[in-house]
Amino acid sequence: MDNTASMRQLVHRVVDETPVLDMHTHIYAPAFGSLLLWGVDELITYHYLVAEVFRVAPMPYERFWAMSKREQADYIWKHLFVERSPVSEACRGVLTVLHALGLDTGPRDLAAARKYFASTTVEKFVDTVFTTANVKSVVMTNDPFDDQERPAWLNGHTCDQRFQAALRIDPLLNGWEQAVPRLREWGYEVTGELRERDVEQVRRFLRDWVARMRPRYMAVSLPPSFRFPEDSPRGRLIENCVMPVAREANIPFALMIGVRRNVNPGLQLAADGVGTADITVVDALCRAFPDNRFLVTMLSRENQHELCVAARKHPNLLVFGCWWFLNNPTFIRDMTSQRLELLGLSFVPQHSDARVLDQLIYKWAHSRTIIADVLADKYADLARTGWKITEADIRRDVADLLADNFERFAKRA
Ligand code: RAT
Ligand code: ZN
Repeated sequence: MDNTASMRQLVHRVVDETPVLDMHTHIYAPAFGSLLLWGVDELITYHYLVAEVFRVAPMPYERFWAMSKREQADYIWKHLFVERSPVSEACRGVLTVLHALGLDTGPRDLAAARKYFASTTVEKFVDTVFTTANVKSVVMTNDPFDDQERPAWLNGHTCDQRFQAALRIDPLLNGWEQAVPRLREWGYEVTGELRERDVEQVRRFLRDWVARMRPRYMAVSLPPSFRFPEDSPRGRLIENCVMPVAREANIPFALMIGVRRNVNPGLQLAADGVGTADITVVDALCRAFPDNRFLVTMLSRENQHELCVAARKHPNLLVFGCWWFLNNPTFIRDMTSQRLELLGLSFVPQHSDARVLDQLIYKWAHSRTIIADVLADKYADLARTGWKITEADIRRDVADLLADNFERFAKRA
């Protein structure tokens, strides 16, 4: 295969045809009821777009939140799609979804999109989205402290194999004081002092939820100020509870580092910001716990190069995704090239972070194009040395990037 143009086309085709395992999302299986968000009004009121509408059409926050979902969508549509061109990545995403579903975006007709969604069912739409996005399975974000979600687990919901669990423990690690009374309420006799007895009780809590959810990994998001080792409840909980239970269960611990929560609380879910974190925490964890495995993504662009270097030092570290404010073409291109150059094929280039089912379509369509482009550049460089790349090589490499690297890492003994 020496013709660069046809090689490029082939790489794009293979990337499009390879099913994705999406290792971090916020979508739920239909059995979770109203927790599964879908449809055009959810799509338009995505918190990324809420932040954007307040830039161009501010109003008192309480007034915005008092509106119905449909009114909020009308407001965002008017200001971000009708009165100016929807060029931002989050705006463009809405149009990619509508277009992929066969709707004509030309007339800017929100009523037609609403009609389409009214005529389908959630079960049918899950199939449509998984097929259109070519996603084989997604990992959810499952928080045992969430009052809406916990009952679904306690009542033993029926399982759709396409939706896998991840045990998210932000409330435990980032809010120990508030977690204590809740743990007690559920029968875990903690005092808050985090001595031997508390440690045992928290381990039991984690073990119970691992047994209930059968998660692919445990996960936490962390501020840029996160330090490790650290003499704090969070430091002690990670060392004495999370690490041993993850080892026992043979699952990785995912750290998402660099989020500054509630920078502007009026924006609610859209309130969070970013900060550059200290990479030495990643080295310290990987070094201190060689028998644990770590999945790490970082939110600030400034941390990306040093995160790649950390992954070169620690085989028990798998770098993943272009998280949140980095899930934009500029950064995806830059980060994917950088990772291929420093790590070869040993990373997970992307996760969707989809909160609305429909978003799987655009997040993967946009990322696939860039991943394929960057990979084609690398194959072209190899071809110039006389190295022969076969279609089977490309299929293997792409399957590793889009699914198998995660599968192997999450399963490794
Ligand atoms: O990307 C997002 O939607 C954020 O709001 C967060 O959910 C973030 O991805 C997280 O998992 O904390
Ligand atoms: Zn997320």
